[in-house]
Amino acid sequence: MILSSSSNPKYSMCWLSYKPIEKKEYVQEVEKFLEHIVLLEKNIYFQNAGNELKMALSVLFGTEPRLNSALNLYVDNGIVLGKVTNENLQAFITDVEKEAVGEEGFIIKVIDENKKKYIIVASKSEKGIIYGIFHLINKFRLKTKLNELNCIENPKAPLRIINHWDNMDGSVERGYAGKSIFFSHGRIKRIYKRIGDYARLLASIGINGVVINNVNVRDKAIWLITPKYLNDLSKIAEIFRLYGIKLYLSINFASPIYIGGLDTADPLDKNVQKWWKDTVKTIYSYIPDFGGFLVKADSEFNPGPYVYGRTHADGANMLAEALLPYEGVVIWRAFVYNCLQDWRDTKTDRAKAAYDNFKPLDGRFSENVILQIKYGPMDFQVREPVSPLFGAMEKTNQMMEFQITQEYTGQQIHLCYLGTLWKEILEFDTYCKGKGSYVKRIVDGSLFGRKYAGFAGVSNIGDSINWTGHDLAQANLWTFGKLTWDPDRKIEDIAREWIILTFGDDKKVVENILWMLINSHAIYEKYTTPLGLGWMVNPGHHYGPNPEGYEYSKWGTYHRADTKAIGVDRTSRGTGYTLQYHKPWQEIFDDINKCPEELLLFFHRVPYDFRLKNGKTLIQFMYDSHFEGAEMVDKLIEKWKELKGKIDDEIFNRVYERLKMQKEHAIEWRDVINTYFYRKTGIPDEKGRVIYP
Ligand code: GCW
Repeated sequence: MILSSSSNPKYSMCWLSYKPIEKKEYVQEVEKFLEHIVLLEKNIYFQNAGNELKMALSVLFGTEPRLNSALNLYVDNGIVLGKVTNENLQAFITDVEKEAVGEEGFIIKVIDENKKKYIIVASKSEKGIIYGIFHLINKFRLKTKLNELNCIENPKAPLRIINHWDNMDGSVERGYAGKSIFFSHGRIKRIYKRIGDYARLLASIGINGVVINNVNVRDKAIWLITPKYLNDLSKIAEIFRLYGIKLYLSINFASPIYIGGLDTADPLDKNVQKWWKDTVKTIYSYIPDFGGFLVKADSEFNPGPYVYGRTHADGANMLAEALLPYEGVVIWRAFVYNCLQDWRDTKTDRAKAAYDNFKPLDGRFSENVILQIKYGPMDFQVREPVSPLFGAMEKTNQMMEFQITQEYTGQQIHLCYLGTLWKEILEFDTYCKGKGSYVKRIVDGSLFGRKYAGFAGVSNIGDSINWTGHDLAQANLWTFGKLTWDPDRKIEDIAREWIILTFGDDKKVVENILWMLINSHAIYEKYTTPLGLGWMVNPGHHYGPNPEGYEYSKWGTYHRADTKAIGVDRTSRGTGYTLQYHKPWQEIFDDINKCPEELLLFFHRVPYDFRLKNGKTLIQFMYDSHFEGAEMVDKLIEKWKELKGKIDDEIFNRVYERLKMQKEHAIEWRDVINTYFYRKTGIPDEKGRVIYP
């Protein structure tokens, strides 16, 4: 469904585009429960949830349930929204069930007695009810049997946050889907309808926080934390609040200088501390449930505590102290490394930087500081090992940072579903507390019993008609949310659900798109930089192949290919990066014969004639991988073409156009990389395929 309103351009509602349910028997079965919607709480959150439900039911079932606020459960059929403690629900919800519903969770219970037909959706607080409603709506759309609706759902991770890299001029750093929906021309946009629809999309996947400005906080964005902008921000916060989502802001660590006119931003300086306390107080006077600050400090030219000879703990704790009285948090990024390296220096290894900077600070961060760590040690490459910081800091709150926006994974021109990669990362066993110390248990807070833990995803949306540029990239946003709610879910199930909710349940549609999604990351990896090689992109915009684009730069991302070998020796005999892992990973990564092959060139410097497990030489593997990968894009195209007529024409054509571009650009990748290796080595392809000399 395309939503339109007079003041807004048309845009899709992604997986929330409701359509009438066609299966008659199902409609008849559920209809019996739909005469009323009863709200047992009188407040805007329940009212909003009730409205959402009513709107959905009218499209799905063609019914117009009456929406009542009531103190008593006087009707004998309907969907009933209440708190688990509501006295009217006591006959239906047991104490054990009540106990099992967490702060942001909900219970759904179907009561089907002779005279009473209720679907109860109950939460512990205002927060859970909206999640419960969207869960129910989507279950209806999946035509879930009534008795299978019964559930108790709680989000596993406490913090489930989207990070926008939106700038105030309206541009989006690493954005591939149009302009910012929040800012334009140095101002906050007042297009609340779109922000409201965005809040609906996010709530429907369980998100509970959003940082709306870029972590690189420059120029006007520095002033967002001042009354100049707080009024407008409070309106945005209000919209998100209705959907259980808190507003956070990225800050510039040197704000006391820029805004406050102080001559220092030293975190141990009394005036600086006071300045932040006053600033925080002002923010909360506008936004009483403000989430807190996201900070990129001492990273890529952003100021931080190092400037004053202080530690990151000093910096973070100073802000944390200001936020603590309001239950706000500091989310501190671990993306700290030397971005002015000399390529001649082979001792410094950027991969080691985050651990080296932060590990010594374990136990020194305040209780409301959370360290936000990119999934790998470098920078969102198509493949990296899990950052060794996960599992290295038992006494520190940690969050996983994923990049939903496809900076290094095809920029929403290439299809690259990231769910499969993210799932692998979450399933990685760090061994920090022995076997079974999975990353997913660290970031959901359970392994070390942390109050704060969770996920941050760098947003892939913009103001484009389909939010994400590539229509199928919506699946990445959906999957991110679903994984934050429950990282234990099977990725195929998450993807399948998205397909059905977005495109309907035609067998071929589901089968083909599922195949495309599940295989797309592996295909992209094959024709770009397999074996953990990474980079080889054009500097700056990071699109398209450039094998030595970063080879002689300052960014610390070298592969150091010569005529004999490629890769960096990061073993204990080399840069020592592998020593940052627990056993047995140390030994596994150290050993060229045991190292997982997809990460071989991340950990080892490997001669081109080295034999891989399948007997191929490294160079032959490279050639094969690139030929195969580029060829497999045809399969993606084929699968999509088979769906013509089964998918809305506009969407079909849009995706088709992108797939054709993907093919062309995959060929470019194939030829540039193959030629590069051929020129370096002079070794021809065993199969005699065309490699341009
Ligand atoms: O991935 C790199 C990007 C930068 C980004 C930085 C970061 C926001 O190329 O554009 O800056 O990482 O994560 O801070």
